[in-house]
Amino acid sequence: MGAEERSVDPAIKGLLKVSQSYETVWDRLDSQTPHCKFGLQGVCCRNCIMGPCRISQKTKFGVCGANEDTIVARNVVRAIAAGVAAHSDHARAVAILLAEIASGENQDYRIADPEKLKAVAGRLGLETQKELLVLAKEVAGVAMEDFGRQAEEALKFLKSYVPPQRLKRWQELEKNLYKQTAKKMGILPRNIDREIAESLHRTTMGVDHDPLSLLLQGVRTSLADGWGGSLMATELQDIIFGTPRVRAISTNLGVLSADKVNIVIHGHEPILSEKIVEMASHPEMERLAHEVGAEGINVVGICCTGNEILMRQGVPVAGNELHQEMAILTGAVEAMVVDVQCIYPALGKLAKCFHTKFISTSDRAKFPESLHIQFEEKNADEVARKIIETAIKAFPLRNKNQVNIPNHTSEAIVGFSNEALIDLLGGSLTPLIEAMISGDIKGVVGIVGCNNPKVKHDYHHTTLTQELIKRDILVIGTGCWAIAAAKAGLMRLQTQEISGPGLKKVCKALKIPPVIHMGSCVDCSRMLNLAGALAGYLKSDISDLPLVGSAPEWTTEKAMAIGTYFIASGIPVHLWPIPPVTGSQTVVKMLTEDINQSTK
Ligand code: NFS
Ligand code: SF4
Repeated sequence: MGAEERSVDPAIKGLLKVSQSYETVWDRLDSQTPHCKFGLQGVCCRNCIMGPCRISQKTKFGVCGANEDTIVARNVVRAIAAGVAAHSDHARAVAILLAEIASGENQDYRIADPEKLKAVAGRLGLETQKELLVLAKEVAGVAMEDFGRQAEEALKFLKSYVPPQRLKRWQELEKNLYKQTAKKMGILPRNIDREIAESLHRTTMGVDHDPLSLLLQGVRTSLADGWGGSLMATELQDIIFGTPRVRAISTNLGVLSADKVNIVIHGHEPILSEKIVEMASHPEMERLAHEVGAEGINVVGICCTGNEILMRQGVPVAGNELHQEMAILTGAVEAMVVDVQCIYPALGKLAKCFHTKFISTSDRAKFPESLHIQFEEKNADEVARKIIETAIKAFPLRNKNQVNIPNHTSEAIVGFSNEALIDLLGGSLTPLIEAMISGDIKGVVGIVGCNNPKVKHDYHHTTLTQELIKRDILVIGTGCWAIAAAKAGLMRLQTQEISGPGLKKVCKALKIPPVIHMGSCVDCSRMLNLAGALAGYLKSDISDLPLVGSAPEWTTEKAMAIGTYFIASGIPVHLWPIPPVTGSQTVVKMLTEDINQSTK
């Protein structure tokens, strides 16, 4: 695959042409191709050691007797559970941090948005006329209970945020399924950790073999993410770090500086990235950078932690998933600092070809050939300082002959939390709803998810977005899609001009681009919340609204979890590449027809 076929991004195409001697994700994809077709269809099982088993025309059953329907469904549920685990473990860290701030155990973080704290507390049904830290402790307590409660009732966060019609729909579905099948099948999640654990229990050898029962557990687990873990992560992060406000930022690899110490933060949890951003602007750090001949410190983001600090602090973003190796290839990165998720283990080896320090920080994520600097929330200032000093020390080792920063940047308007959006609309959702009723806006599509080298980088993200806005469909979204759209210049006001006439009119009146950055992947919960608010306003259900979701270049199990909770919440979803389900016609039908039907 040549550079031209790999990406639509000019920065990446240029870099790939001059950096052919370094191995990248595309080369490794080439050497893995063609992929095993059993894996692609989802019909291989390694869940016990009588196997591994794979289903084909010749061998229709695994050693235990499991057929393709069981095996495919089990694999889907395991993928969902893993995705939910990632988002929810992220949420847990934020909930624990909020509790520590409230108790005074952690002095390195504080509450940046007391208004949001009160709003969240109110939503959870708590009495809000209290001292701030007392309220913070109560909110953190509710969050932690959602991880540990053993009763059969649904998550408190879910019950507090989901529109009543949707909640009723799920309760009815549970009842009807019991009546029709005489089998108890739950949809409402009870406790985030429990649903993940139960998914693993049910899919181990010899437990649940009914594809419908399995997939419904997948749905339940995904709801523990969308209306549980992810939503909690978003809300509590807004409390600690501030609710995003609309602002302009720069994107793409051109945001790296030729003269400053470049620190790239990659991963997911703003607990680390916010601290690095804060400490990097400290005069003492600036002074140290000048001492080694640099003109200062330049912090930029990659992937979703990039989205977090871009939304809240206006930090430039160097790129999305497929930029992580590219950033190192520029030869201008002093430190690539990572926490958890979407970080290629290839980075350690690649960084060794340059002066770049590849710094891992999380006790949950260690990497070959990384320099591990253990991050401790309670000692965050000091650890952040140490990380930045390590980057500064690497600056004199930069080899000027190896430096190749692509001269590409794009401006983007970002920061659309629901709060910011409602402010822009003049305080209520009325103008948006009126535009939808009048037909100026024909619908809203939420595009999310990753890059995947199997798809030309950013091609589906950008073309799908353009085709939708031309047809008067407002596009909102998160994750690596949002970075793709920002890099392609689609989040500028000028994009109004390529929109359909109705959408153009609305966006001009509101002074917004027709392509809206709503944050990181856990912030898909902002979209759910927006959908819920629209439904609530109209006293209807989410499934009555003209909303669709898409992850057109998805990669991770987290995207599988997101897709599932969107569908279960009443929003049809498009995914590309095809998920590994085609080995079971029963599962394909359940996912593409039955679940869609029953969640309508
Ligand atoms: Ni979402 Fe974000 Fe990007 Fe995909 Fe990874 S960074 S959490 S999973 S690759 S969008
Ligand atoms: Fe094979 Fe059944 Fe074991 Fe899976 S659980 S590996 S299908 S024997």
